[in-house]
Amino acid sequence: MSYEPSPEDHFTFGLWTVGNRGRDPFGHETRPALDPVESVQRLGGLGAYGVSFHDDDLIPPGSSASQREDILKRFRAALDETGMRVPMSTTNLFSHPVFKDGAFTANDPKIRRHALRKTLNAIDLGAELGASVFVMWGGREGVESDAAKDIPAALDCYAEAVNACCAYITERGYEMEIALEPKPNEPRGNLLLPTVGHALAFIHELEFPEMVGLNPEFAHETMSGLSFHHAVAQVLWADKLFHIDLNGQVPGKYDQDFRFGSEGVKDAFYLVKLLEDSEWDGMRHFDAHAYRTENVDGVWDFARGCMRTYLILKEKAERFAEDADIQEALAAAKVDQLSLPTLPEDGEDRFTKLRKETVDIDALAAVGWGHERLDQLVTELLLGTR
Ligand code: GLT
Ligand code: MN
Ligand code: MN
Repeated sequence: MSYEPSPEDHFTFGLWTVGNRGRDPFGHETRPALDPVESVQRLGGLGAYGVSFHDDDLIPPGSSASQREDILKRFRAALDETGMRVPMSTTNLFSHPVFKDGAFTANDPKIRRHALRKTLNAIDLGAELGASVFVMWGGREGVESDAAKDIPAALDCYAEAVNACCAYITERGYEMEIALEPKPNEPRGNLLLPTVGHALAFIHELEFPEMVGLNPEFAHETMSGLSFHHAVAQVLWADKLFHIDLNGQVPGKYDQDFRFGSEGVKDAFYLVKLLEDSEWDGMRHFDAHAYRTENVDGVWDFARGCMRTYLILKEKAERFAEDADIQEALAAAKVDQLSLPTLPEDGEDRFTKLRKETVDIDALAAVGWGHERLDQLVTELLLGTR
């Protein structure tokens, strides 16, 4: 297998990912700015399907209406020329100092209204370029000093803003859904909607829950020490996986946004297996960036690496299904029996029937499940010795 990406693989990258200039809290940029048109051309050449962006990544804040049109014309031409698409767009509600106390959840309603206006404009921009998913990452929706934020009131404001965006999308007749992106902290001391579980519960309190799903990110769940693969499995189970952010992350550290698969290979493998086995048809979106050590060449090595690793893990998932020893170990672990019904057939006497069944619990407790052998087989598969 060549592991050469092609548009059918549905790989996408944010303009801000390949365009990341290597700035960190302690040091300046190490790379020059990248023209979005060049990003489209280079990514198209590498076999990607499309790009995503924040309003400000594409249209610099302060642009006039005619500058906006010129930028869009050039950008559209690059999309047409390469066949690249824009499946997702979003808005930047975190860079400008006006959002330092929050955007949708800022204490000052003037700031909340400004955030909403900016978001509605970004929804228009996304719709103009064909985006069907609008991501909401609340990078400034949080607090350091808990005295300064009434959390239930902030959640009310958050819900009001998401409800307003849903109503706007419906009124405009856009084919667009909203995907909330959880994150535990960074840049705020604590962020609202910190995990996939919090965000799923939040959706049920909204006015249009069917229009809102999730954009889970590998790094963000992993920062909290949670299994990303489990989180995504539950999002799929709830039918709420509208989009996904793939990258690499070590538990407990700052938001590293490394190349997909560069850290957490086993979790990345189970994630790819989950997405492929479930035949999830969304975008495999990379929200990561090249190490600060890299120049522009390293950026394209980074982009190639994300896609190549995904394809390698996809092949490993196919081999997992074909490997006779692994299949035998799965049978020994009774993995397939989890889909058998637990209760006896429906009927008024089902609890009576349940009670009648006798089991030898000591014999059941004495069974070994063979997980050591199974896990070693998977480890060897991933290490390339099978
Ligand atoms: C920012 C953040 C990401 C979000 C992006 C979308 S912006 O780079 O770190 O996790 O997905 O707003
Ligand atoms: Mn991140
Ligand atoms: Mn992200």
